Amino acid sequence: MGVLNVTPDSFSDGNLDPAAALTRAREMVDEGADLIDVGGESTRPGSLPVSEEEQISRTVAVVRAISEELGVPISIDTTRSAVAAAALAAGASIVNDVSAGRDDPDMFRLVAGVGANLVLMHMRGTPATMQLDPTYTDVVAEVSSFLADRAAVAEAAGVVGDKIWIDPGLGFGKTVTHNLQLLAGLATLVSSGRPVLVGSSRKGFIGSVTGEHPAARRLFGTAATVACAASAGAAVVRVHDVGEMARTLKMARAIRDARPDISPPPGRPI
Ligand code: HH2
Repeated sequence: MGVLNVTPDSFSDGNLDPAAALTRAREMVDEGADLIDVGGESTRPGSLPVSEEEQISRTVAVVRAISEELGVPISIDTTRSAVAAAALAAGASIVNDVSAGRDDPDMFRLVAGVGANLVLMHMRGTPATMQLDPTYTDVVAEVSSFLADRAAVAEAAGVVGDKIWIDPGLGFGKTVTHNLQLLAGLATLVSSGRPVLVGSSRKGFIGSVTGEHPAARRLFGTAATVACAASAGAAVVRVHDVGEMARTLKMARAIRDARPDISPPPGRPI
């Protein structure tokens, strides 16, 4: 999943010009993106909400142009159902809701009615407050149980279970250690049976470990997280550096597919 931020203030990229956004989408598809995630609101730590009208005016024409020209599946990164509805009408087929349906009570009903796919992400607090001393007893268990609860609420509202993806929400109300523990424990989320999406790309915890600064230079650290996520069974990685991460994924998958069968051959003692 290639990230397309139609924003002036994303933490590592972003551009408000629709023509530049379409050019970037084209590049990402050429570099191997299977999905494009279009967003009109930064959710970096400390950011404030952008109005629905402004998100619509930033994203809808871009969604329509990508859908008409590139035909690649598009997700809309928003917590507001009005923005999601406008993007779905313009050609998007996936709603990426970082609030997991908590920001707008109409979101699940909308997604259910249209039959779209839905990404449910874990976040502690809101972007404005989430990094103020986040604490967990067992971050992997708490995030897993939150996502299971939100998926159950979405299904009760009519969203088809097969269309729900889950996401641990790296960087959203987590310390460096929490983010590393979530990546190390990703198999727990994968074992839920739902497709897992991982959005580690260029995030601050990578810079804290590797010393890669500014954010756009966190290529090697991001590649390591992408390889770990793929190896643990993640279905989708949300990344800015599509060409580099497509090659990283190709290599990680080749290694995974070459894993020897760990069950002992018949007739031989264990
Ligand atoms: N991270 C960001 C935004 N949306 N969606 C999902 N499902 N998972 C994520 O981890 C995720 C997300 C933040 O990254 P970015 O879009 O690059 O930055 P900004 O929010 O500043 O625009």
